[in-house]
Amino acid sequence: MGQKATERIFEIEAEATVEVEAGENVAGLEELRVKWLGRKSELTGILRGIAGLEPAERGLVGGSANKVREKLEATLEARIAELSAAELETSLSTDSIDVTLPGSPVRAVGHLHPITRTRRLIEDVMIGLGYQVMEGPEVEHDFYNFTALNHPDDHPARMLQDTFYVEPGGGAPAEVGKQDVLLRTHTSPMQVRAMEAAPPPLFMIVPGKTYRRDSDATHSPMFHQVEGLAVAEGITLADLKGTLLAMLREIFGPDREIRMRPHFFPFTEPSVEFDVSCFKCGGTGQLGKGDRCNLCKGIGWIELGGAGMVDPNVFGFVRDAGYDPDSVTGFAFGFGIERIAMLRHGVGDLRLFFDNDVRLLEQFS
Ligand code: FA5
Repeated sequence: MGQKATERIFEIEAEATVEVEAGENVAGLEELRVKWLGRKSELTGILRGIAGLEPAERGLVGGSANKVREKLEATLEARIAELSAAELETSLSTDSIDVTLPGSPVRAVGHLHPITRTRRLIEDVMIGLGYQVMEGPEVEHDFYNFTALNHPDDHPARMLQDTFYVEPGGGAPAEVGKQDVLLRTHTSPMQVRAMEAAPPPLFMIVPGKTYRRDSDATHSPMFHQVEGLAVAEGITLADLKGTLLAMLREIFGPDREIRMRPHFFPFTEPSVEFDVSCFKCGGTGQLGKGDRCNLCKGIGWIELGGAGMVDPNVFGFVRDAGYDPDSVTGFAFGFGIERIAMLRHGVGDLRLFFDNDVRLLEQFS
């Protein structure tokens, strides 16, 4: 009885091995696994029947059956691995998906964010006027953001409630005045960086992100500014006015006028704020039948930004780079990109630009 079982075990091994080695696909081999090693297979039956054998025969039959089971399992695994690799190779070389085909249903192609479009419009206009576009760090040193721009130590913009300071090593913010690194509060620090990098004449703009502790319908903690700087021999306030006029006419229409009002910035002298004539009421402050213009609030002018002639003290920080205040003069200006975008698109709350609600963004396609 035991002798017969052992012979049959080796026959099973031979028959199963022939079939497994001839197997042509993974699915077929899984069927062979069930046939030769499954719960209802002959080999499993023999193992189950061991208890009914003579005690002396049990060891030999059980040992042989287990050895054959192990060998068959190994042969199956080897053949499956071989076939899987071949099947993968075939599917990789024959199946192809064209990832460039449109989805189903076809989705509309996206478009640039209105702030990006406005920034690019401003860049195009200024490149047309001969300016180069530069970028600068958003995480800035106190020196460039304040000191080199003539801000005294007790200037309110340096206070914690106006400025986001950064602790380079993490940890709690240090005492005000002891901090050296911050999120730039304006794009003006690039004035000094640009002058350090290249001698005059210099004509450049810097669009970019800026950060302040502000939050209301017209102020957000992160916003975008464009800085402009022109330095050469004989630059005057009239050049500033002509440049702003040319730029704003490209953005708001050829009939626009500008005006400059006295103001104060630590790094320009004299300093101004500049306004553009209202493009909704044509600068009259009135709409149609004498109603007050709701865009300029009846004033006829819309405030846009700050500007002025570069203060000689600022040139003092870059004298070694070729900016001698006795031989060059320059103007600088800065304004918010959101403000321009709000005006161009009639958006009443600046924060809507950053909510990323597609119902709003789709209106600018
Ligand atoms: C400045 O930032 C100066 N650096 C501008 C300048 C440059 C003056 C060169 C002279 C020479 P001001 O703080 O006024 O100035 O900001 C300029 C513009 O940035 C504002 O008119 C406004 O349009 C925009 N702005 C300021 N704060 C915010 C804010 N929190 N959110 C959105 N826009 C802002």
